Amino acid sequence: MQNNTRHFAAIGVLVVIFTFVVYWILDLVLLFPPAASVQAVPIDTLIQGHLWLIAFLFSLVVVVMVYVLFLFRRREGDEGEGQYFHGNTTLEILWTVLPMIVVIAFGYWSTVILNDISRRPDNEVIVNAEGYQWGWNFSLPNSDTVTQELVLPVDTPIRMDMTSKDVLHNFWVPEFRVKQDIVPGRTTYLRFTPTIEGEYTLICSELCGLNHTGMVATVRVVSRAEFATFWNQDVQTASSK
Ligand SMILES: [Cu+2]
Repeated sequence: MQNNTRHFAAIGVLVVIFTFVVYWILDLVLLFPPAASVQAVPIDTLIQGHLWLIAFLFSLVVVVMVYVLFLFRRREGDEGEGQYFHGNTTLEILWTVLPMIVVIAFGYWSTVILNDISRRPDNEVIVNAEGYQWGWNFSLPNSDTVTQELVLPVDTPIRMDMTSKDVLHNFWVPEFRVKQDIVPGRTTYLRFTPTIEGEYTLICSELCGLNHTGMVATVRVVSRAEFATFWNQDVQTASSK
């Protein structure tokens, strides 16, 4: 028993060290584009939480497996049989209940963040987007101007009202993190608040035919004044309650 405690302590320390190493590698490998929307921040926190969990579970399995393989390997000349044992109720309850708690906790955390990022803000600017094979049209609700470039005001809550001319498409700007399918025959919505002025790429993220990969558009996040000049109307009149 004394010996077992030492093994468990060693495994515990190794798992903690490996968790940090695996997280560090994951963080290094998964190069995220800059977070350029209000919604991107809690989403990135959620992803980091998942990466920590992934790093821990991976380390737990691999460290125990390698540790046992090396320390309890059959020594030369040892022809004996291993000890036979069957069933361990405490262990079985633990490995059922603990993962269940973790899954429920992460589910709860995700739900809270999803509610938070999709909540309707006070003064949102509505922009229409229409996807088609293979391109995008953008317009404001009370304007006849249609553009192929999406111009958005910075630090302003946006609601994209999206329709499709033909098949399924998907609105995705990696820097904003959020994503929404566009479904023919109905309008779908996506909320986000751009926080950094600059140029981004809107990518169709739903396989929609031969030129799916070419279905991109430039997104320009500009100052509110520039937005007003571009659309020739005030941000306030563009917003709708
Ligand atoms: Cu598409």
